Amino acid sequence: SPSCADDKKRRVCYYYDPGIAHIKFSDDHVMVPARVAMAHSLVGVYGMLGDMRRLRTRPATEAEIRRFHSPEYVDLLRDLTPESYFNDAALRQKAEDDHGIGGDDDCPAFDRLWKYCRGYAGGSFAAARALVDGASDIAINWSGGMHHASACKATGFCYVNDIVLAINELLGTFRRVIYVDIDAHHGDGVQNAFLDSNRVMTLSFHRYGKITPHKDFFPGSGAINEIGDGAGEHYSVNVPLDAGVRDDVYHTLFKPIVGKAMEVFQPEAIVLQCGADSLSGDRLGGMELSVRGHAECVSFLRGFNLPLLLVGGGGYTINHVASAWCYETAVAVGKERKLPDDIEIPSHGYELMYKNQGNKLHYKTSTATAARKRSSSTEVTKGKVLEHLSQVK
Ligand code: VJV
Ligand code: CA
Ligand code: ZN
Repeated sequence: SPSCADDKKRRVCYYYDPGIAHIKFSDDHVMVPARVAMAHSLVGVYGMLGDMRRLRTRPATEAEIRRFHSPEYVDLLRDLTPESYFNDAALRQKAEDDHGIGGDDDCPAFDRLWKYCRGYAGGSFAAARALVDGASDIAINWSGGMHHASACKATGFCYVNDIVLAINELLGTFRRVIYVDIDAHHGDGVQNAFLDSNRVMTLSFHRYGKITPHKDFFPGSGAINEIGDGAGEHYSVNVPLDAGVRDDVYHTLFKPIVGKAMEVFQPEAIVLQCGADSLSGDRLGGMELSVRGHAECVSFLRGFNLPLLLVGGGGYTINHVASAWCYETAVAVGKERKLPDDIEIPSHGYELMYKNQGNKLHYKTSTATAARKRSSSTEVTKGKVLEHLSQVK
């Protein structure tokens, strides 16, 4: 179990590909890959690049991507361009109807899409290999974490599921891998990929339920009674949450549930999806975690002293995202206590982006959210999930 005063150093490997940092989904899309460049700049200005090994990431190859994704879907991802999408009606129809690209605005056919997919998937692959090789204790790819993509379909801003690819790589060496997902959305793509496996336990915390009388919070799955299929029964774990959940309620659930999962499952490696849309003030998430509360998930899992893969994910108020991933990088290298709390974010090129948060890494969470539900529903959720976990053999 994790120790509190965890001063043991970890060998941290950090993957950042500047070649994909400035690719855009569109001029106004909510998913902004440049948030990773912002996080990277903060990591630099706080002096952490010297604390990690940095290996150049090579883009994932087509063959590597085919290990999870379907042949037809990979062909399409590789060949689709804004021009071919626009000019070829048959291709456009196939992209939209069969593979979730185009159509609505979530997963557009944008310029350099294939390069973007190969780039972030390559980072997660390399990170997984650094753990398999034993070269690192913790490996980080903030560009990854695209947890919704399925074998043959793009959904929820996710085209290639780098997490599934990375977990499959880890499974070549580690007998059991636990996947923990703190993005505000349900980690459906990863859950579905390992639904009937007892070698991967997937555990997602997410907002769940109606946002209007006719609309569920995306993607709508992740009910508490989704527990896996066949040999994987009890190896899918879901913790549905109400909007507005803050650090206190979150950790009333997170620590006992993840602690219990670690105990019953005894994994040999951990993958943590650090989606930052669960932070207070996110454009889409509607949750109320502070940077510290979010990062506490990272330190809690780091405390188990197992190979740990950290990936990004959602996060739509990009200054908040960069703040969190910078601080979580500090947690990984064991330097979080050395990040100055009182002084403003130093000048590094993006400093003007942090004006709305008072130029501090640890910005104030909103207190305005009324009607925060208290203990009763939280305790019910905790009881049910722990009951599911007690059935793991
Ligand atoms: O709720 C949905 C699906 C719709 C159809 C498509 N329209 C655009 C929105 C409603 C039903 N999609 C969600 C997808 C959330 C994906 C989260 C991904 C992650 O964080 O879990 C991991 C990376 C959704 N919510 C909000 C939006 N889409 C949205 C998309 C936009 C947008 C505004 C909101 C796309 C483009 C633009 N604005 C310009
Ligand atoms: Ca989640
Ligand atoms: Zn999300």
